[in-house]
Amino acid sequence: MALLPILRYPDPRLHKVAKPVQAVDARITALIADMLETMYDASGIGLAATQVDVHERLVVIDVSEGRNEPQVFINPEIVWASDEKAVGDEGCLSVPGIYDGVERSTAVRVQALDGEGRLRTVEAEGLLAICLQHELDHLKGKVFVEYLSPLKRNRIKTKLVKQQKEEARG
Ligand code: GNR
Ligand code: NI
Repeated sequence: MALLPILRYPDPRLHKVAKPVQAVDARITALIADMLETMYDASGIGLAATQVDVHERLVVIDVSEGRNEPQVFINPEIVWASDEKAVGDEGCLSVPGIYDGVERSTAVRVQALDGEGRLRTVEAEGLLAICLQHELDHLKGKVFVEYLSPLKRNRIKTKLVKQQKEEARG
């Protein structure tokens, strides 16, 4: 098991489009374990492989109170999304310290392989529905700040670049 470094906005690698996982083999099983460890360590409710610089369609999520209900989505696809939408505040481990409203479908149906390679269909609403849409965006190379106005996005970019320069200087 290992903690993986999380890419931070505006890293251009966050905009790469992930390719399907070809086989749920030992490499993927190890990656799932490392991603779960990294997500729990960072206190996130989800993590997409893109965020750890692996450009394959793999997501881990845990929206449970006890942080003990990990869910694995391999090659996930949204097969249905509700017309009903709502705005909710979002954050992202790749955009630390920034929270803003994003409009999403309130319910989605997602088809994916689980960690054992079994095909399943999940109906989600509430936080899980939001998180799934946020993570599937990452796999397409999309970060939630791209839903915000160019003015807000540029302010966020400037702030994070400055932060990372200061950290690098120490
Ligand atoms: O930890 C996270 N919290 C969160 C809150 C509201 C909407 C989406 C999220 S996902 C985020 C973890 C993350 O960055 N996943 O990509
Ligand atoms: Ni995110």
